[in-house]
Amino acid sequence: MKLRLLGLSTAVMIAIVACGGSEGGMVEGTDVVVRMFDNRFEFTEIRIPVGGTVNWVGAGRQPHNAVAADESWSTETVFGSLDQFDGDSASLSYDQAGEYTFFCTYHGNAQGENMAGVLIVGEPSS
Ligand SMILES: [Cu+2]
Repeated sequence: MKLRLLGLSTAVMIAIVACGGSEGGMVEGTDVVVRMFDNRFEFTEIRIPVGGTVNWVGAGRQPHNAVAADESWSTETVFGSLDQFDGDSASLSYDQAGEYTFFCTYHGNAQGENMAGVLIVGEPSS
């Protein structure tokens, strides 16, 4: 009986860890900070209002960046390079409502695979 209980709690813990590890989670706000780890974004779903800001901050040993799949914006335009290392930040304001797939050109792709996510610019969800 004791062994069965132990097995169950271990399975639950593994499920929680697996969930937190594969998905970056959602963040919502007017002025959001998103760290770029090796090799994933801190958040894979970002919601800001029109005119909101995302501060993309390097937080890894590898260089990272954030680029819109439709090429409408890129951290390169404000940072001056696609290579953001630990502590390098690029703050972008978004004045066009829309849903943007974004990715790191080194570790993701425009199909939204691997190091990638979705930025939703619009009215805050209630
Ligand atoms: Cu990267």
